[in-house]
Amino acid sequence: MSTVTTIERFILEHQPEYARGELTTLLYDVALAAKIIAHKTNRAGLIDILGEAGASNVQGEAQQKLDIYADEIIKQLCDHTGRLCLMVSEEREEAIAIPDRYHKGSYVLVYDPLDGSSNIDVNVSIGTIFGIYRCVDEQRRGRVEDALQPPGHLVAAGYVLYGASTMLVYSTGDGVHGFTLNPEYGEFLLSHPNMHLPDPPAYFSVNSSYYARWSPGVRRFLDWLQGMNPDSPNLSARYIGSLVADFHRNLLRGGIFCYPAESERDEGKLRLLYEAGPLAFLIAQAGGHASDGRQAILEITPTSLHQRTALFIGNRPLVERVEAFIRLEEEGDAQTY
Ligand code: FDP
Repeated sequence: MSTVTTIERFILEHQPEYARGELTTLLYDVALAAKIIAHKTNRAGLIDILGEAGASNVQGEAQQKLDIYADEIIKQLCDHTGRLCLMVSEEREEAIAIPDRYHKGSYVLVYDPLDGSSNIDVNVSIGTIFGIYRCVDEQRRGRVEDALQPPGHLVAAGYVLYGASTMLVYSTGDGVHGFTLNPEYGEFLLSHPNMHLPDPPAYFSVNSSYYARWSPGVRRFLDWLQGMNPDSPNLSARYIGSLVADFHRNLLRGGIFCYPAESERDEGKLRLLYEAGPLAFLIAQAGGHASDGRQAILEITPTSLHQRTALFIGNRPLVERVEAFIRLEEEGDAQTY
């Protein structure tokens, strides 16, 4: 029988040299939240049958939507532990301050509790994304400035995929490692050590129904991806519409995920702080690259908590190619490529 490594053991044995245990235990907390959310999402299709839905529970409280539930679980597991100075959630307009009655820690947790919400009701994979920063000023209580750091400053990031099985994939800057939840024991077991983007890549992922709204450079890039040019790559199309699931598949098979800016949404759709940023950190660790089309995602300093960004993420040569198409378009050289 091959060696079995639990996530607890792995995190402990691979903690960065500077870690004093706080980051390690914070990652345990996230893994525990993932198990609780996985348990709930696995029952999502049973809600109507078991009479849990729509109505109210025994206390007469209305049942929560899954994304609100996931948000609450993460907050409740992490706010009192003394490891955080601030949290930012996709579900909340304001940053979540750590109440004064609790000890303040050194880290900031940014998270999207349940990404791909349009897929929840149709039993398609969804996910949680998280990133961890060290707070800027350890002497003070958490401030928004602690979260507004470029993703290149992340000390850890990861995601949980609630799919055919539940997986937690994370990095603390020492490679990307994936764990699969064994539901019988309730343990995440190391299943994908040192994940690296395969080359040649297999897939491109984009919602091409928005083609008419993209800039000429992006359109030309997508034409190139789809085999219209003599030097087009040999890629197949896959798009789930659930960022974590699309990202995970491309991480395993190689490729590029694109969510470009649009004529009426010139900032793009996805959020920099808790979607694009953590995934950019992971893809860099897996040998790839992430860009908004002009600049590396890792270098963009957010100016607001829910800032949006265009996103091109995957194998570096593919991402650099879209940057080249956009650059040429902006230099007015569109006809030459
Ligand atoms: P959703 O709107 O379903 O929550 O982050 C938002 C997100 O999903 C991503 O998970 C997904 O990649 C993208 O939006 C899908 O957007 P489109 O429906 O516009 O393709």
